[in-house]
Formats: sequence, structure tokens, C-alpha cells
Amino acid sequence: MKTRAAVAFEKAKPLEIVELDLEGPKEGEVLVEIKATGICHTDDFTLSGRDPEGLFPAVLGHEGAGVVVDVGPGVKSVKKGDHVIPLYTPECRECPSCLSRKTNLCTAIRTTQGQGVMPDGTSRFSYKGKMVHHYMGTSTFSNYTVLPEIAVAKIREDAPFDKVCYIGCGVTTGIGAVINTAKVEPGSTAIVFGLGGIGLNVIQGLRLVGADMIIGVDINNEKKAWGERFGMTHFVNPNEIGEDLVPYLINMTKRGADQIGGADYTFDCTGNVDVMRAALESAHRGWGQSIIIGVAGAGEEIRTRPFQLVTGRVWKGTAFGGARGRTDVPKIVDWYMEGKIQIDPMITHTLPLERINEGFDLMHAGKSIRTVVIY
Ligand code: NAD
Ligand code: 022
Ligand code: ZN
Repeated sequence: MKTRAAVAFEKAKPLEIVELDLEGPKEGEVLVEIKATGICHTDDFTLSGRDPEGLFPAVLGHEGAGVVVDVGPGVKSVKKGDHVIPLYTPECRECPSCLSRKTNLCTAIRTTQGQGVMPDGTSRFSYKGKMVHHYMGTSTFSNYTVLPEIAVAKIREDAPFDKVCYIGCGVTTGIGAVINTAKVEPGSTAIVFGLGGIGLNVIQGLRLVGADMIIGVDINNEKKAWGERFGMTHFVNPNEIGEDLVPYLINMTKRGADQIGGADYTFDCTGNVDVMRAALESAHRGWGQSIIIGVAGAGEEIRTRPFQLVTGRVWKGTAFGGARGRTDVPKIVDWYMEGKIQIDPMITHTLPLERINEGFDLMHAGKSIRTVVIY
């Protein structure tokens, strides 16, 4: 069949809207009509050429929602007409990682996914007879895409595609980092560094679990109002405090008879390795955990004094918020439909596919929280 798609033909060039050829689903695969997709930083990172593992030409996009229109042989867990969210972190429930219960990083299709092909080693996309790569196993910048059955989460049918697509990455990453990775308890104090599309979801996750003090840190003052909207209790702009950030935050979080400061949980949502250090060092002595969510540039390294860890601070990272996609994503959709979490206000822009490149411009200019493309 043919499908309309925004294709990354070359690095650092705008996406081109073209008609691609798409082969139908093979064994264990499903064909999904994508109804909406968000634009996320990783799509931009790959398109820019800064990602050394980026492959071209490719159909980017990993934050989508749509409807199953066909299934290949042997598919049991979904059927034609089911509403689904594609998963860049699949959940096979059979590999050693899934069975361990200790990680969400399923390994069933890991190698081929990284190579931009389906598990059988070939691509379903082509243009004028030449193969076009899949991306993160999802390729949601195409109106139709083929996915492994283990890489789709079936969701309720009354959920609006143009909102719940954001659960395909940003929402689940932010809320999941709080619930699955940090396991934040009610009454905790927390600091969130970077109040963008991820940090705001960390904040609403913290509110959901009943955190007490929720400090937001951002160099952009416009983020103060954004943070407050989702549960932030205090805002700090590091450029406006007139002293070093870490002692300032430690002082702000002083509690108890011993007056030792530091937050129970801190989250990096910037991808800046200096911010990651500040996040670790503003965690509480003895038990404070710092969760790295931001993706740093290729080859960058984090630093701190080992003493920071020896005295009980814990450095952790999270991929897709530690969520097991097929199990957890439908629950997050339910939370949204029940009004427990908000998504609508974070979707600041919607565009038709033809204008997808403007979505990248809005991201670069820091004007959007999320742009959603509607097919
Ligand atoms: P964003 O650009 O919307 O937000 C980043 C925010 O950080 C902005 O508000 C910016 O003003 C702020 N900021 C920049 N430098 C700062 C500094 N020095 N101190 C304080 N604040 C600073 O980005 P986003 O969509 O929220 O994504 C954040 C990061 O999360 C990215 O690196 C993205 O790749 C990553 N991410 C990771 C996962 C995962 O599974 N680990 C999933 C999704 C996104
Ligand atoms: C999504 N991300 C950032 C913004 N939006 C993002 C990027 C990378 C990961 C998670 C989220 C990530 C963390 C750990 C891994 N990845 C490796 C997983 C593994 O090896 O098991 C990651 C993922 C997918 C791909 C590359 C790296 C890919 O499909 N190309 C989950
Ligand atoms: Zn993403």
C-alpha cells in the first residue's frame, strides 16, 4: 500500500512529505493507522545528525496513537479496530529482562530496532524502490506504520488520539520516573530541574503521589506559571538567586532537628550534565535519590565526588519512566480519562502533517511544551 509520511532523507535537512510504499504486516506484526503524533527531542536529536546511531533515510516519530487496521499471522493480543499506542520500549513478557521484573528494557527486538529494521531484518518502508529505515520501532511520522505486536499497547476507545499520543513518550516518562523509578512516597520533598514537556509531567506525577514540597528549577522565568499549574510549590531560577544553586536548594529544604537540607528525590529533565551533578548534590545526605531522565549529547560524561555517593546519595536513570508499556500505558490512559492527570494544556500547538517542520522550529525556539501533528 501507499502511505503519506514525513521522511528524514538526510541529516540536518527538513523532513519531506512524500508517498512511501508500505508492505503489510508479517508474522507477529500489526499495521496501524496513526491518527496523531507528538514531536519529541529525540526525533530532533536524530534529525540534526548529532546522534551517531542515526540512520537515513528514515521515518522518525515515536509518540503516536492510532488504530489497528490489519494484523499478520499469529497475532493474538490485538485485532483490527483496536486503538493502540506504539511502544519504543516493547514488552514481550518472555525475555530474561521482562521476566526479571527488575527492568522495563525488554530485549526481544532490541538489536533490529536499533538497526532501523523489523525483527526479520527488513524494512516495510520504501521510496522509489529503495529501503527507508524504521525508527525506534515506531515511525509515527507516517500515516500508516507496521509494528511488532509486542510494541503496541491496547487502549480504551473513547480516549482522544490527539491527546493520548503524548502518553507514548513524555507523559509516561515523567510520571513513570516518579512512580516506577523513584517510588516517591507521600510527604516527600522533591526538586525538578528543567520544566519542559518532561519536567512538567514529573511535577504532576509528584502531585499525584502526594509529595509535599515540589521545587521547580528552570533558567526560563516563563516556566514558573507552567510549573504551578501542575503542582509545583516553589520556583528557582538559578540565574537570579545571586549564589550557587546547590547550597541554595539545600538551604531551602532544611528540615528536622538536625537541620540537614537536601531533597528526598531530585530529577534531571534537561539532559545537561552539569545540571545532573547539581541534581545529585542537592539530594539529601543518607538517602536522597537523583533520577536522570534527560538524554545528554553523544560522548558526554557525568562527574561528582565519590563522597556524594559514599554519604548515601543515589544516582539512578530511567528509560520511558521504567514503564512496562503494554501493562502500564493503558492505565495511564485511564488516569487521563478519569481526570487524575492533565494532558490538554501541555499540548500547546497542533499542526497538520504538511507543517511538521514548524513543530521542530517551535521546539528550537522554546515556544512549545508539546506540538502534536494530526493526520
Ligand atoms: P524541553 O526542551 O521541553 O525542556 C527542557 C527545559 O530545561 C526547558 O524548560 C529549559 O528552559 C530548561 N533548562 C535548560 N537548561 C537548564 C539549566 N541549565 N538549568 C535549569 N533548566 C534548564 O525538553 P523535554 O521535552 O522536557 O525533554 C527533557 C529531556 O528529557 C531531553 O533531554 C529528552 O531527550 C529527555 N527524555 C528522556 C526520556 C527517557 O526515557 N529517559 C524520555 C523522553 C525525553
Ligand atoms: C525518548 N527518549 C528521549 C526522548 N524521547 C529516549 C531515548 C533513549 C532511551 C529512552 C528514551 C533509551 C534508554 C536506554 C535505551 N534507550 C536503550 C535500551 C536498550 O538497549 O535496551 C533507547 C531506546 C530505543 C532506542 C535507542 C535507545 C532505539 O530504538 N533506537 C529505548
Ligand atoms: Zn520522546
